[in-house]
Amino acid sequence: MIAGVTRPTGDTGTVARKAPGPRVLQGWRLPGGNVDLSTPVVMGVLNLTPDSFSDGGEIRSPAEALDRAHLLVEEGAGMLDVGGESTRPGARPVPIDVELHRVIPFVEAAARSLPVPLSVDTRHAAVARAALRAGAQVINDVSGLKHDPLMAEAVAGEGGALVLSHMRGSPVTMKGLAIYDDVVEEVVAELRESLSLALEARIPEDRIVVDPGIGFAKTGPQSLTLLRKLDALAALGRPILVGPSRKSFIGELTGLPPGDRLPGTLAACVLAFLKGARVFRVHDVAPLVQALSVTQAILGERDMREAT
Ligand code: HH2
Repeated sequence: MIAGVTRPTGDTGTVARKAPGPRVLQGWRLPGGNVDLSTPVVMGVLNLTPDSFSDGGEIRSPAEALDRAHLLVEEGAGMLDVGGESTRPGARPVPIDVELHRVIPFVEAAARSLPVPLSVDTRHAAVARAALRAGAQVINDVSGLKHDPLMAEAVAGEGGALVLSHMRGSPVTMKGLAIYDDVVEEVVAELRESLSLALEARIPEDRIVVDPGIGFAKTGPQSLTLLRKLDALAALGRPILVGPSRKSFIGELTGLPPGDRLPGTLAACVLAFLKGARVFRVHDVAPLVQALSVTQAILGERDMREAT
């Protein structure tokens, strides 16, 4: 298994000795235990939406959602990220009761039967609170706590862990906000603001990971720059998550539709791993588990026996 959740050891936030290259934080503390980040964690995407940009409408029933969740875990996902609202460019907001209805019954069932932690991808405090109460351990807020002023308090109050992503505006407005003098410096500065919002709400620092928000208020070239200079995010002192899976920068480079962007996704994730990322939000779990496993073996971070 490439990813594992262990009991809390109190060693979160220490620096991995074996890992070469950029400084890498070794742990992410979830309510149910410490996620060991000395090896990469693949977070499988499970969109319960009719309109997500690459897999919208694929899951048609709660039973299909659970089957897919189990399959992703069998493929090596160390965590799942469940979403009930698309955040693709131009996506219209979904009413809260619709998002709750899509996500919460699934979380209740999955938290009981799945051996890995559940993350819920939402920008809304009401959904976050209900999801954490239903058994989710992580809230993945692509707005970096900037969309719903009650979000930080909800995550803090329910004792959840948090993904802080960089974004500007909303899915409807973000395209027009992709204007930067220095995209890396500005993303780091704006993520620092998100981190401050979380810490002011008393979310413990060791429960937080940061994400540059590939494709969120970024042009294709800006997404490439962020991946090339991803190690700059280490200045924030938190583990790094990336989500380049099937995104439009790969489409701009190749002319291919989302379903044909797996090779580009793997290239982006492996490079991000070498630049210090430790959590990878992807639709295609098994291929990335293999790619990261081989990368680690080449780097001498695992031997042949471990890798099989
Ligand atoms: N990307 C998407 C959604 N959530 N969360 C994080 N932390 N980072 C990301 O890069 C990220 C994310 C977009 O992908 P997807 O869920 O496949 O599409 P949609 O928003 O259309 O549902």
